[in-house]
Amino acid sequence: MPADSNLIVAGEAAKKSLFQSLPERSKHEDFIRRAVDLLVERVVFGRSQRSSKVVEWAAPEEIKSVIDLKPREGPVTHDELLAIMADVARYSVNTGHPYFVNQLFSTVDPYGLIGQWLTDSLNPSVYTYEVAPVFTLMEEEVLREMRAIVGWPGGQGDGIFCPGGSIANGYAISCARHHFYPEVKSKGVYAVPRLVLFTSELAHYSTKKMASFMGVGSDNCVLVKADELGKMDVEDLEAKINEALDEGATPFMVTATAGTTVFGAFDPLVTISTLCKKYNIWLHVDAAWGGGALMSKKHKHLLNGIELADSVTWNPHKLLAAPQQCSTFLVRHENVLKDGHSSNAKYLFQKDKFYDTTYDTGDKHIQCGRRADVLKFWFMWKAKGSEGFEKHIDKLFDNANFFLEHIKQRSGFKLVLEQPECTNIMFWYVPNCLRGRENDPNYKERLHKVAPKIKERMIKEGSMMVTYQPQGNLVNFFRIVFQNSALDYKDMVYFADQFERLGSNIVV
Ligand code: ABU
Repeated sequence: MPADSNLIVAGEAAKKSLFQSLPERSKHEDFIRRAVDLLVERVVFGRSQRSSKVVEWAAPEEIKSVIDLKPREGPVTHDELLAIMADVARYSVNTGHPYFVNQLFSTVDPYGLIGQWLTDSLNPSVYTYEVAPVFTLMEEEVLREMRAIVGWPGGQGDGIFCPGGSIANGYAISCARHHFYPEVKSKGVYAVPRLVLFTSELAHYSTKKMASFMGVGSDNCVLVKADELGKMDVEDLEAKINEALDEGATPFMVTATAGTTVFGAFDPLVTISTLCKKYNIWLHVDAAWGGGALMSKKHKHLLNGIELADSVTWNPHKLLAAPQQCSTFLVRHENVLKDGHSSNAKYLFQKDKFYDTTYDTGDKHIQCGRRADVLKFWFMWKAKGSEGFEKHIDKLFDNANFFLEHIKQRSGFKLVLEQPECTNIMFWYVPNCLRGRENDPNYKERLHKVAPKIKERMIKEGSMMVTYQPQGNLVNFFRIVFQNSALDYKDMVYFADQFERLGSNIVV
């Protein structure tokens, strides 16, 4: 056999053994190093530059033609995998870009990223101490500290990391229901009266969705009016509690919001808590978005009264910029998570282990296998300290205020809320063709069409990304979200300039 045939045979043999899952230097070192290099250079640093694009817009057919999405019978080479990585990055939205201001999350925090990579390299599943000793202890410590920041003495209570704020809001329903009706765990919804919960009409949709998922029923999630600032109207709340009582139903829970998804409004927690006490109702505060403000002496007053809550949702992946996904559910009552959700599976949570099995904390979750979302957040906290988080929050609010004042001075911008409370600012951009036409009968209908057109231009250029939505009787308006503390005043002016450049000549 000629020498180069030997090489081909050896190459084929090596390729055939690549199905094995264990990293081996001889087989994987070169690939892993090149992949990490690609991530560091082209993804992490390349994409965080202001000069790079926020999005490389491509229609589904184009992406399908570039990336071979179909799993195939045979393997591809390492070189092909590296090329695939580059294409996946190229067509993925650059959420790490400073001008991605579209959602309640953004940026790729350097310490969060390393924490995430460390998590993935260690590949834990946090259910038992024997499998995840460090993460188990880390979770308890971080969650205790968060509860102390919420204002529960000594960080009393319990908590969990869970997959997203919606699920955390679902845990709140489950805990509240179990608190009042522990028999629901075994007997189901048949054993409890018709339960009713209340949340603001501007609250996140997850409360209604979870009410439905959990058998409470979406009709029994009563929406309370919000005032002109977007805050829950407490008089309407009390009226609706009484309506439910008159119908023979049992009010059991209020979900208030600290930082609503669109307006960033903070419900009046102290007054709501007084009502909850009067009617013996569980108070949950969805602070998924606004919770980060608790880290700032200057801004934590927005959440006054949160310490009166029975439970809290707080997502560090939002205002605190931890990488996706990092959501917590905190509860003031010590045993309700465990009592409400444990099932004591003997194959996993053996009580006769040689160590203290109270450290096997996984049974208080509804999940079994679970990522260690704590590490990236803990690592960020170590790297920055609480004082770093405080500076981060203060900068976000400062930028948001600068942007607000800046667009107040510029023609074409019309605010939805004159004084938003969080770092999301809502406004209409009014193109030249609509200025001075506010009294035309079709003005609103035409204004409604402006935001989608600007957004289309923005995305096709890749210059920035910001979301829009209608709300109630308000036609489409923009919501810009400041959540990246590396932005500065120049960026705020850039954003306003973009709306003018992309929107002033739009004809609707
Ligand atoms: N809870 C997810 C919020 C999504 C967003 O508005 O960015």
